[in-house]
Order: sequence, then C-alpha cells, then structure tokens
Amino acid sequence: MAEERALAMVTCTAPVNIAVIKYWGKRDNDLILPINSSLSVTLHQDQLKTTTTAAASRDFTEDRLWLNGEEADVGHPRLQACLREVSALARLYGVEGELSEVARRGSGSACRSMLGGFVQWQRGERPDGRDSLAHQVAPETHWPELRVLVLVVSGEKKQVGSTAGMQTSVDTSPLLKHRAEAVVPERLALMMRHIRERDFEGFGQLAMRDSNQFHATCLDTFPPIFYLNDLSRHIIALAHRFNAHHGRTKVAYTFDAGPNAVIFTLADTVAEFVEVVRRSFPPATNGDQFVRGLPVGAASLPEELLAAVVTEPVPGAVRYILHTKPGPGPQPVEDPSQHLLGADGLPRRCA
Ligand code: 2P0
Repeated sequence: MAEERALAMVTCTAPVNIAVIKYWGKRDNDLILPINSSLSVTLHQDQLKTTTTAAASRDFTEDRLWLNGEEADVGHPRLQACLREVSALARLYGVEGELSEVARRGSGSACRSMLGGFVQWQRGERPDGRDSLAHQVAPETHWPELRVLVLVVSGEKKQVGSTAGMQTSVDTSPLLKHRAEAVVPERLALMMRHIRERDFEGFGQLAMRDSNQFHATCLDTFPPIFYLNDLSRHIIALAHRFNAHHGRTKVAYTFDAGPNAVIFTLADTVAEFVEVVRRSFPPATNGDQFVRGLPVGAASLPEELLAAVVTEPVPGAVRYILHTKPGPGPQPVEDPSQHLLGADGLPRRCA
C-alpha cells in the first residue's frame, strides 16, 4: 500500500442569497468594490446549496479545480485572487479571518452568502477595500414566518452577464449614478428598519421598488440591457393584482439579472399564492414536480379572487416553484464520506 502523505481536506456547503437592495456597479473592478451597499436574504440550504471540497498537500505541484466534475481553468484572475487570499489567511489565522473579503474577490454578491439570515454588504470607503465587508443584520431565526418562492421560468443562459452588464451601466447610466448616491443610502436604512420590525408591508413594498429600479437602470444603460421578459412582467402584474385584491402587500417580487421571479411572502399566504400561480400558469405535464422544497398545503380559491387575479392563464410558462425560507450561512460537512475529492486529491467520481 502506498504511504499516506499529509493531506488536509475540508468540505463545506454554501447558500444562495437574493438581494432586496440590489448591488449593480463597481467602483473598483480588480478588488470588486461596489458603488453602493446592498442587502440580501440568505436562502435555506435544505433547498439550494453548493458543496465544495478543498484539499491541500505538500505533494501537490499545482492548483487544480473541478466544477460539477469537469476540470476548469484556474488561470482566471478572480480565482487566482481568491486562492492568494485564502493562502494568506491560512498562514495568518489558521482558518479564521474575514472570509467575506475572500468571497467578494470571487464574485461581489457572493460575500453576502458568507452569513445567514439578513445580510448587508457595506460599500466601504477605503480604496484598498478592507472595509467592504458583509455583516449580518439579523439571523435566520429573526423572522420565522418569512417564506420564499422561486418561480423558475427559463433555463436559458442570460444574454449579458452581470459583470459586463454592470460595467456598461456604470459607464452610461445617469440613473444608476443617482441611485447609488441618493437612493440606496436611504433605502438601506429603511429596509433594515422593516426587517428589525418584521414589517412585511414595508419590506415587500421596498423590495419590489428596488428590483424595479435596478431593472430601470438596465433600461437606462446604453445600449440597454433586458433581463425581464414578458413572463416576468406577467408575474409582476399578477403579484400587484393579488395584493390589490387583498388590500395590502401579501406577496413581493424581486428579479435579479434574469427572468426568474423570487417571491417573498409569509407562511399563511403560501398555499393560496401557489394555487394562484398554478391556475395562472397551468403546468405542462401532470404537475407532480410543480411545487418543490418545503411542503405546501392545499388551498381552494374563492371565486372573487379567481376572477380578480387569474386573468389570461399561460400554460407551461412557469416550469416549477421552489418553496424555501431564510437559512444559515456556510456549513462545514463533518462526514468524511461526503468529500468530493479522494485521498489523491482528484474528484471521486471522475478519477
Ligand atoms: C445582487 N446582482 O445584488 C445583484 C442584483 C444581480 C442583480 O450581484 O461582477 O454576479 O461577480 O461582482 O455578484 C450579480 O452580480 O457580479 C448581482 P460580480 P455578481 O444580487
């Protein structure tokens, strides 16, 4: 049997986050420093997560990376920046340190996934970016009734990536400049108050307005960028009809750089709204897999609600709904059988 050399291996899962005050635009492209602070909700890893195994050994002669089992290029400047940061941290602190700074070097919004619950990424003031960090505003246990429905509408790859899109916006959109300087600072303070007070009316209204303004800056970009499509607009109108029928904000939508809708709501509204979505976008197949994630109860819709809210159904337009809620930050995986790499440092399934 070959002699076992010292091999350090760690496996970790990390969550997805969805911004309610959007990040769009950098003031420093290398360090990934944003033009405005942003705020997001970390989603629960029982429904959506990434799993990463890192292995280090004195015997390794080069850095290698596999993404979904396929070997990927480690030469990308952002990846190099992350690897550099991680090895500096390891030397200085063991494994502790300001991890959101490392994550930010990989992708700006990723730094908000280093914490659970409600997370603010502070813009910071320093040119070296040392104060551009993520902070937890409230833990995932703070608002137990809050729920998230991801309406998956399309598997299409987006036409303009976020990195390139936001750069064009910074270069050409006067609305984005106004937003970063004058709108976001006030909204951020207000959003933190709504979260602190668990005020869904305020939270939902502001989340919708901020999503809309982000997409308005995309339209104000020249040439313009379109992330919303007809179906996204259909879902926006549906949410407004639903809220108008109830006379208050029961659901709130937000859209990132793509057409999928993320709906915030409270636990007592999930079953009714899911049924509204099912009636508005009748599943193409028998609908078995239409609702995924956390269980959703049955609901029968009153006739007045159907008549007022479900207009012109579009069959098959929503592929499925993922029901989830706020969740914790990255979790180390203790069970060694879950490592994605083997003792030789190569992917287990592809070795
Ligand atoms: C956000 N988005 O706050 C906003 C809203 C998309 C729309 O952060 O260039 O993938 O890697 O820093 O983080 C998408 O931008 O861009 C994003 P980079 P990233 O979630």
